[in-house]
Amino acid sequence: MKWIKCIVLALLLATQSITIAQAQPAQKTIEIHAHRFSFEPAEITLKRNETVRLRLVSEDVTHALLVPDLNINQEIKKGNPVEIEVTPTTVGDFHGQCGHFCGNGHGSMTFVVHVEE
Ligand SMILES: [Cu+2]
Repeated sequence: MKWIKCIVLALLLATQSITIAQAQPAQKTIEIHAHRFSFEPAEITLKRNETVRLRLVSEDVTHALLVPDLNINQEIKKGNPVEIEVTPTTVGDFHGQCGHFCGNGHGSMTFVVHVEE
């Protein structure tokens, strides 16, 4: 009956490692809605070296979130929310905008990412 103990032990170890794996990157998700002609929220604050997930949702037409200095350039199609991850490594204010022409107010669709220590 020794082998049963081995199996039980193996199962216990397997369960524990799964729990540890799940607990690892506790990531925060920020939902950002794009619509003619603004992002909501239009500003977010992140921490340096902390990975967050951005969930991007369009409420009307195709937009894009473009923040060149953070290497973000993500198209956002209506009815197709998309998630990206960002890990800023530099403190500062990073300016972005809509990267997909969406009408007359397209130029006013600005976005700012504040990165703090
Ligand atoms: Cu737009």
